[in-house]
Amino acid sequence: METKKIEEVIEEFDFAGELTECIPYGNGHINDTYRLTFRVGEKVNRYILQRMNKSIFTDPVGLMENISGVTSWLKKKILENAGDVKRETLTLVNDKEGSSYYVDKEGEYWRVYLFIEGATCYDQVKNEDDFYQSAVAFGNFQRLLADYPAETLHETIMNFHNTVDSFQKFQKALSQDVCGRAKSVQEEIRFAMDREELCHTLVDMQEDGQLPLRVTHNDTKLNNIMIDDKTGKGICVIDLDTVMPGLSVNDFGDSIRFGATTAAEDERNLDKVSFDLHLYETYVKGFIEGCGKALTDMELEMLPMGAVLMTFECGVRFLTDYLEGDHYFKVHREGHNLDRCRTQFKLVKEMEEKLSEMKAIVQTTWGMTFVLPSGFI
Ligand code: ADP
Ligand code: GN1
Ligand code: MG
Repeated sequence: METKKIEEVIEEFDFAGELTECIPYGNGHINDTYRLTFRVGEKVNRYILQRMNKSIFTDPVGLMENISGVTSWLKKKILENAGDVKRETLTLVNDKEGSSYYVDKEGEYWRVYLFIEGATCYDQVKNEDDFYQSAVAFGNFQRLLADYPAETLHETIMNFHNTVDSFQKFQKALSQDVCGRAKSVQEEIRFAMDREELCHTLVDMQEDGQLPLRVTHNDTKLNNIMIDDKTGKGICVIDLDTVMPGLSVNDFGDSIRFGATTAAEDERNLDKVSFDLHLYETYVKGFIEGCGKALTDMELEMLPMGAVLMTFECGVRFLTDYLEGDHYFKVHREGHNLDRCRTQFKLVKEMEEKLSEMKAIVQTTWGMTFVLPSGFI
């Protein structure tokens, strides 16, 4: 059924040559991703085909407008820097009607990107320099989009990183307890409940203007960046579904929660999971370098809190999905979302204990990269 569907979708795009392979691809939790290979004479062309997750992204047309806008913008900047536009940003392939997406008979939305060759997405930090390079690339991404007309961006998921809202959704899932799972996760529920107040920290600072809204990526985990196999540089930021106005500290924080750890996001053995302060420092250096002087003193001061809160929010979202019966994140085994929640909460606890060290690292790094602002931290 799925093969037939994919063949039907492929027909709607103008690919040259003969399809020689179509395989499910990558480890994303949201979209259905396939890698297509076509042979044209001696040449091989590869593409990424994605069915967008319509239940999560309820305005796929607005989302595609965002992606077209942002990639065209980046393309211009890459050309100005004499870069390689086919590798340094995503390139959409239009369907036969000239549209950047195709809607099938069932109303599902599909899109195609050129496959970025000679680069890899990592699910865990294997090499410290990859993490550093990803930080520079995410920082650069924010800098390159600093003057993008933010008002033209659609909010592809309402309240996406509003931690207060995420907490409320968790409370609702808990009170409904549709799967009867709450009784078995009392420890995690308590951990979340103890931090209800904390959820307000960054949301309040944004609301009262202490933290500026910027064009941000909002899903800055390591496997959303392509690292060049030869140069080791963070060549391309991918997964642009959630680019919208947001907080720089959240972009920073999401990378830390995924990368500055000794284990995978879904590691079952919690003894293996630990917050890695050295990797944190590595990322701080790259991010500060990538953002340049764009960050305000307050943003710099709140970077560590961004890490705590993005990790907490993500843990809460995994727990909510577990309570609701795993309908949001893709799961590959029983208890998968609960395992993910537990790694996040363990990291939160360790980050809370190391918060003053985390702050000192930002301060020292900034001081070494630029001149320390007066009254900082
Ligand atoms: P999700 O939202 O489900 O995470 P992504 O857009 O991140 O979907 O894609 C999933 C995976 O597919 C990525 O982690 C990456 O490995 C791979 N991928 C996506 N786009 C490309 C591309 N243009 N070139 C090569 N690999 C890609
Ligand atoms: C999802 O799409 P993907 O797999 O890159 C999620 C992020 C979570 C992440 C946890 C749109 O990211 O918010 O932090 O899983 N994306 C969406 O790994 O909800
Ligand atoms: Mg992804």
